[in-house]
Amino acid sequence: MKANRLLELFATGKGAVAGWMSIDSAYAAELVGCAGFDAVVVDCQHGMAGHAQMLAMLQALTHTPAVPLVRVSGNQLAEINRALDAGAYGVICPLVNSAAEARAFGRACRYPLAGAEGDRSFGPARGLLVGGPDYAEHANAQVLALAMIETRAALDALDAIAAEPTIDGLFIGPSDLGIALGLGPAAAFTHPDLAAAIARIQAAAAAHGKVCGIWCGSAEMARAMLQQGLQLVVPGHDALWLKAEIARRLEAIRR
Ligand code: 3PY
Ligand code: MG
Repeated sequence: MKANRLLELFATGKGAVAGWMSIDSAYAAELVGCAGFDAVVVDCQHGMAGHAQMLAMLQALTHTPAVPLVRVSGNQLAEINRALDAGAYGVICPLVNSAAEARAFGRACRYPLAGAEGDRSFGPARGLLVGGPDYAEHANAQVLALAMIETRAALDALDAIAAEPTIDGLFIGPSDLGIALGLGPAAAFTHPDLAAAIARIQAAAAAHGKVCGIWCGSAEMARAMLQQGLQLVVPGHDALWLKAEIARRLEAIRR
């Protein structure tokens, strides 16, 4: 099976930078995938893509160097299986609030093969195309399962979630986490309460040998989080980049 390059980056201690697709366009995914990111996430929670667009976007990403990931809309076996069958090399699951939910998520990403715990049903249509004929043999080890920590309940169950053996890591949602901490969705990552929560989540992941990623609102935050040792950072999404560049150009013209 074609290897998941993110796992190689994590193993060598190098942080990875991912693009994030809010716009439901295969062409946009292709552009972002060719821009130099280590991975690209198709966001099916807050982004616009439904299943058909997600599939087209994963197809577009196939010929780019970026590892294709999907953030699913929720913790459902069927949706997680469809994303993986469509060729995603990893799934980010929002709002994982307990060890049981982490387990259900992790199991949804794994085949019950060779003694492994798993609920994934077999039928990796595009997995076989992009991964190779030995996909079934290696998918459990190559597919990344990242559980989002972004609520008060998740903070309370943090250690048990991080300990769940079927997941590979934690992924921090700072906007929802800011709300959970009473700071609102736009809290600065430098706010002491948010910074402490991020450090706590990072430490819990590390204590269980798991990776830790984070969504970032800006390049500055992504840089700071990489320097802090987080392994996967996302400097905003396509719609934000487009809006910012339009504003910058109009300002330059009308100034
Ligand atoms: C959050 O910040 O809550 C996220 O889910 C990022 O997309
Ligand atoms: Mg969120």
